[in-house]
Amino acid sequence: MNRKLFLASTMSSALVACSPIGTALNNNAEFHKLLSAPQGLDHAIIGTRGLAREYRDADVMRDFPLTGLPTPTDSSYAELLASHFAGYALIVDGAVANPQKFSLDRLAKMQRVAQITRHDCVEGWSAVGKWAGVRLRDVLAVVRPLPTARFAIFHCMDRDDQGTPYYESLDMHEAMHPQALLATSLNDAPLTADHGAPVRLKVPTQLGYKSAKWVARIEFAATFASLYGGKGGYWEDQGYEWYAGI
Ligand SMILES: Nc1nc2c(c(=O)[nH]1)N[C@H]1C(S)=C(S)[C@@H](COP(=O)(O)O)O[C@H]1N2
Ligand SMILES: [Mo]
Repeated sequence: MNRKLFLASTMSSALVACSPIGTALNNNAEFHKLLSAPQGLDHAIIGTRGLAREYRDADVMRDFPLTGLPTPTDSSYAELLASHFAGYALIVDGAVANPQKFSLDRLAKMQRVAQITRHDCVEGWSAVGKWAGVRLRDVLAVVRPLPTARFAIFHCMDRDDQGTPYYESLDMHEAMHPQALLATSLNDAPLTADHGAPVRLKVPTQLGYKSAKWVARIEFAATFASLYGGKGGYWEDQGYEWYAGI
């Protein structure tokens, strides 16, 4: 199955897939077949070495859509928001030589990059946005993952109505991708709470659910098997394919 066909069929059969009501799709055999069949092939042929296309300013969609779990409303997030994230520090730990915390000030002192790329959500929408922030690989260069680290696991601040937190993971190759960004701004404005403030992942080479919002912690580990449902991500635990390359 070629890439376009894979994408088109995934999109058309998954119209509500990353909203909570879309979990019905997990019982849909056809949907599973589409998501699982091309995995090995897809990774081998397309890989993540290639760059996602970058667009021009004129292509940017000003009202970037919103989806996914609701913006956190708990008191700790409310306090962070009220203080403009003064108390926020991104924890980066696990299998690393040099575990660190990154305040927003510290992130702001690192090399800033911007990218205008297309976000593809399995719900069937795409949107071009201008994301700016710090390359994930620059954070890796500071913390120095150990040889045992095979995955970067992103722990988020939101939870579903069962209390299960959102999380995601990338392999080390994807984490080193030059377009994998820890974004702090969207369309030339600071990231809003709804879009994942203060820091979200933006990975334009992967389907939208990989681009974790409200990231509190990045953990490096040899495996994600013992976390939550064991499949490496919130939606993966409900049947989505772990590899979401486009
Ligand atoms: N923490 C968290 N990150 C998340 C989600 C979520 O529910 N929680 N939804 C994902 C999905 S499915 C998509 S398409 C994008 C949507 O990002 P946006 O709401 O900023 O458009 O965020 C992704 N990251
Ligand atoms: Mo999505």
